[in-house]
Amino acid sequence: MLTRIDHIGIACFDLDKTVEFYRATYGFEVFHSEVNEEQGVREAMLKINDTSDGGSSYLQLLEPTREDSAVGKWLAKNGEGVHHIAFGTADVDGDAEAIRSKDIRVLYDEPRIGSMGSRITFLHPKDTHGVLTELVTSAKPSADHSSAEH
Ligand code: MC0
Repeated sequence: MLTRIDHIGIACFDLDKTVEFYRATYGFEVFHSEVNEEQGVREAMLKINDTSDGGSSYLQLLEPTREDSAVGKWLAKNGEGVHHIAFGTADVDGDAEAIRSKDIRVLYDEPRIGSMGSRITFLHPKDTHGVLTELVTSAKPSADHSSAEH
């Protein structure tokens, strides 16, 4: 079951400048940052609030580490802006399979590693009314009120 907006992914050309914009304009601070080489991104997570499922919602600022990455290609075509939304779930495997059975393309056979050790997969934007959609199970089971083993 999808129980929160886990994050909104925002593509940017310069992560440090964009982080500073969100800090100076809104007062949001970096909660976590990392490089995910598999996804080709340098990212900063800005925590917005805790959610009723025991998790949290974030803005995720994304700078590509290479031009041929998903974010690099998208930026070249569209410029900066909202790249994807992510829903949080205690069971990314089960929810991905349930969605796949509705003939919506799930991009990975098995979830991959996302921000802060989470497990993630994506739905194809052409099957979701134009919105690249991610499903996320946090690394900490308590963040999803889940005892699911992975
Ligand atoms: C591409 N399209 C999008 C889109 N990206 N539509 C809406 N939102 C997006 N973000 C559209 C294009 O405009 C194009 O439509 C069609 O999809 C094919 O795009 P493409 O430019 O030819 O690119 P593809 O087909 O090579 O790749 C698109 C695809 C890819 C969605 C499969 O971006 C992908 O695998 N994304 C999932 C991984 C990802 O996004 N990683 C970065 C975030 P037209 O009409 O022009 O044909 S990593 C992350 O977020 C992690 C770290 C985390 O959360 O923890």
